[in-house]
Amino acid sequence: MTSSGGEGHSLKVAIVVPTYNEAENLPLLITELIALDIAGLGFIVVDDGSPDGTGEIADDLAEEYEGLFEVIHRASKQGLGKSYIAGFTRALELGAERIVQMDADLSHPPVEVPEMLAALEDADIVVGSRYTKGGGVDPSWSFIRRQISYWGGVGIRLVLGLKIHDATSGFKAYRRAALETVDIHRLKLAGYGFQPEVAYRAQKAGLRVVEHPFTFLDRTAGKSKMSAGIAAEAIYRLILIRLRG
Ligand SMILES: Nc1nc2c(ncn2[C@@H]2O[C@H](COP(=O)(O)OP(=O)(O)OP(=O)(O)O)[C@@H](O)[C@H]2O)c(=O)[nH]1
Ligand SMILES: [Mg+2]
Repeated sequence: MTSSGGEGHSLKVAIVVPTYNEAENLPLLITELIALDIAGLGFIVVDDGSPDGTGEIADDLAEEYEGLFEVIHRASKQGLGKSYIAGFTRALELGAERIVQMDADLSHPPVEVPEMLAALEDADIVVGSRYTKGGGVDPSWSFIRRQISYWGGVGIRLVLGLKIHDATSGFKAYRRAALETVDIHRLKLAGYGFQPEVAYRAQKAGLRVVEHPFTFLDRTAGKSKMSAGIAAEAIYRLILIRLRG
């Protein structure tokens, strides 16, 4: 991928996608995003050595979309936060002006990306939000799952004093300067707590964070990597972060 100002494709919008066992989903996501014809679009996939071969599939896509696509291969599953940091660091190195993070499993609908980029004209960070007016979750979610997701988010908001309504959303668009201000290398939480910690740092730095409503769709292929243990550990660590400032 060429950095901005270089010859050939100039990267304006970098989509950073962490993957672990998303062999079926990743090609669909990329095809849908490319169809949207976003100017200066590029991809950075961060794969943690997926046993299902997602890393090789990403390499094939990088060949197919030469100049638009980079793959960062990490040897083992090191958690989502570290994957984002690696991807964001590369996006900044390549000169991206806008950086979008989204999941590979199509839970974050590609059609929202142009709208989030438009909203970024008047904001520093746009958070794809399930819990703001107009947002929602997949109709198939059980009552229990809805309650856990919603109240878990409310708990995290209270712990951190966050203004946004979807503290754990992994669907976000950043201006380059916002990521630089948040200083991703200073973040402490590598796993599930990464999203709330970014939101907290952004709010503390006085950045303009706005929410863009979207409906979170369930993955139709592949397996979830979430567990109650991961969530509980994140909440405990977020309490420590709030206490220490
Ligand atoms: N690189 C990397 N990617 C990961 C890791 N864990 C999850 N992912 C990816 O991060 C995104 C979100 O993970 P999911 O398993 O979908 O988690 P979730 O969206 O909270 O759970 P579901 O709603 O069940 O899908 C997906 O693109 C995963 O492939 C990891 O340790 N490393
Ligand atoms: Mg998912």
